[in-house]
Amino acid sequence: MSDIKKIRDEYLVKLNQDLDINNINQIKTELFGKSGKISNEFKKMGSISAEERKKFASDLNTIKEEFLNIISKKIQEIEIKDINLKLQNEKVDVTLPERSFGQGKIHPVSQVIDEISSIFSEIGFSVEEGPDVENEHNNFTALNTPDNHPARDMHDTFYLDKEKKFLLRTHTSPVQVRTMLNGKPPFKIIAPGRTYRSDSDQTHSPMFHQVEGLHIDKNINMGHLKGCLDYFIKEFFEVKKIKMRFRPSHFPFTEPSAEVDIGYEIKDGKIIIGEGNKWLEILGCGMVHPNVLKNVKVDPNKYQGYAFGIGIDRLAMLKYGINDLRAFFETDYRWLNHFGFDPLDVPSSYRGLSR
Ligand code: 2NL
Repeated sequence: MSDIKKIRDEYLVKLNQDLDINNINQIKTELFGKSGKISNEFKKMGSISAEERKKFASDLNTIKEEFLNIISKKIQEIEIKDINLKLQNEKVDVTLPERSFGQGKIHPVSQVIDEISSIFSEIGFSVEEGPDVENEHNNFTALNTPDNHPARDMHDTFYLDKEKKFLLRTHTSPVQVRTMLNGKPPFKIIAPGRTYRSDSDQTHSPMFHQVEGLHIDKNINMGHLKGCLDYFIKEFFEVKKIKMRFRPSHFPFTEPSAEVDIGYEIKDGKIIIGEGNKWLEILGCGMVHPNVLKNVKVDPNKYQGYAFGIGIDRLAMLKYGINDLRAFFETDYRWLNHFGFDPLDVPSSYRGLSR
């Protein structure tokens, strides 16, 4: 058997196997590479006698064509197989139902904090924050609350050490103390955030939310306090008129001190804020005590001002008709879905506070 025929028989068997593109390229090199088997046969041409050369050349060319045909067909087959495999594996089933994409809701307390921040920003207050863990100085001493004051009682305050040096802040006033210690008057700030008291029943949660306001400048008086609260309450409840009364009260950090009530009535089982002959207590306030100003290195003979503290949770309940405080902190996500707010609908005075 001639060499050509041997090569042909051997490689027809090889090419008939299950081949991938690398195997094909390998075979191609073995046959047609620089010292490939077919290439070597062509090199023999010169040493063959003239009468045999014609047939040899013809046979060799026939085999060459045959192999090249088989190889190109094989490559085509492999390419089609690859494409089909890809189509099979990367198929997108457009008839499948879409994946659900849940959007969260803003908690009513967060919503109300955003609303309050927006309202006070309109009249020049900036928003300050501070830590939940405070020292007793910022929480009590600086605020003119003496060592024997009942507010310092273990029953009211969560202390974090035996020496009663560290505690969970019982109000957000320490934020104002920090701000005043770190800056120079005038101050016009609000401080919203979490506060803690050792108190728990149907209407009291051991963690609750408060916003305090502070305005210190030259010649600030109670008229400014009244005007500020009147503006805030009308904006917050989105009403044109509000009935408001100041009742004398006592806080260690203000003198004089007052509690503020707003008028309301119940109509068709719904609460109407601002009118009517019933009173609802909503905040405490007063003129900042000179001792507090001294404690934070502000001269009370040059500067004075007002401060107030409001419970946020109850404001949220009133505005949005939520009647159980405990649900606020149960993290029940069905409740949040019902009472929560659209995360993209940020409250602002000109776009509207709430919908
Ligand atoms: C209430 C009463 C109040 C303040 C908070 C305050 C803060 C500084 C100085 C003076 Cl730094 N006062 N805050 C004043 C009066 C009342 O809160 O019943 N809150 C729910």
